Amino acid sequence: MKKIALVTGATAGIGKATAQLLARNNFDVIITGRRNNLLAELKTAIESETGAQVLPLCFDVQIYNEVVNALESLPDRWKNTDVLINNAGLAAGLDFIQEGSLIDWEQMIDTNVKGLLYITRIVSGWMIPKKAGHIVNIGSIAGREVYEKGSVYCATKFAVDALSRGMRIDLVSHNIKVTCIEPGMVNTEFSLVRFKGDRKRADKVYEGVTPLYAEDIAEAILFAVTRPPHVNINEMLIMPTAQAAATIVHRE
Ligand code: NDP
Ligand code: 8X3
Repeated sequence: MKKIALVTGATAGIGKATAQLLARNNFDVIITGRRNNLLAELKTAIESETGAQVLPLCFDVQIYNEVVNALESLPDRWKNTDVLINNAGLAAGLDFIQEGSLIDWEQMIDTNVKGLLYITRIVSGWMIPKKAGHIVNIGSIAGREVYEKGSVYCATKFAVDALSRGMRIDLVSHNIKVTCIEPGMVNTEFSLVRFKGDRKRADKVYEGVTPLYAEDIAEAILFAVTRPPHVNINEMLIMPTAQAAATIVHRE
C-alpha cells in the first residue's frame, strides 16, 4: 500500500526533487506552493512518469487562513499523511543588520518559521491519532553557523533547528519521528530568489564550485523516511565536498 507525503514548496528546487523521488518510491504526494501553473505541470509529470497520485494545493504558508483552508479542504484519505516535508522557505536579501529591509525580514520569519509552525500544528494533529508519522524539517548550515549579512536568514534556520529538537520531545510519546536535514550550498532557485531575480549575482554564488543539487538532498530525505519504524535519523548536515563551512568554499 502506498504512503502519503506532503511536500511544501514543491514548485522548485529541493521540494520538487523530493516530491518526484518520493513518487518514484511508493508515495502518493501532496505538493504545495504559490505558483499554481508549476504545481499543475509537476502533477502531470509525476503522474505520467510514476503512476503515483498527486494532489496540488496552492497557498501561501505565511497566511494562516490560507494554510487552514487548504489543508482542511483535503479529502480524508489525503489527511492520512505519513510524512510531512517542511521545505518551503527562502532567503530574501543579504544585508548588514543595520541596513536590512523589514519586508525581507518579515517574509523570511513568516515563511521559514511561522509557516512551518502553521503546517506542523495541523498535520501533527492528523498524525497523533494514528500514533505514527514522520516530520522532516529543512534546516541549513545557516542554522549551525552565522555569516555576515545573513543574520536574519540564519536566525530562521537556527529556529528550525530548535523547533526540530522541540517537536521531537513533544511528539515522542505519539511515536512521531522528527528529522532535520541541513544542507550547505544547493543550486536551486534559492539565490535567484535571495537576489530578487538578479541572475548574474545568483550565478556568481555557484561560480567555480560544484554545489549540491536538489536531487542530492531528495536522496537524503528518502533515506530518512524509509528507515524501519524503530530508527530515526535526527539530523543530517550535508555539504558540497568543496564547502568546508558556511563561508569557506574552495573555488577552482
Ligand atoms: P527554491 O527557491 O528553489 O524553492 C523554494 C520553494 O519554497 C518553492 O517551491 C517556493 O514555491 C516555496 N515557497 C517559498 N515561499 C513560500 C510561501 N510563502 N508559501 C508557499 N511556498 C513557498 O529553494 P530551495 O529548494 O533551495 O529551498 C528549499 C528549502 O531549502 C528552503 O527552506 C531553504 O531555506 C532550504 N535550504 C536551501 C539551501 C540552498 O542552498 N539552496 C541550503 C540549505 C537550506 P512558490 O514560489 O511557488 O511559492
Ligand atoms: C542556504 C545555505 O549558506 O546560503 O541555507 O545560507 S546558505
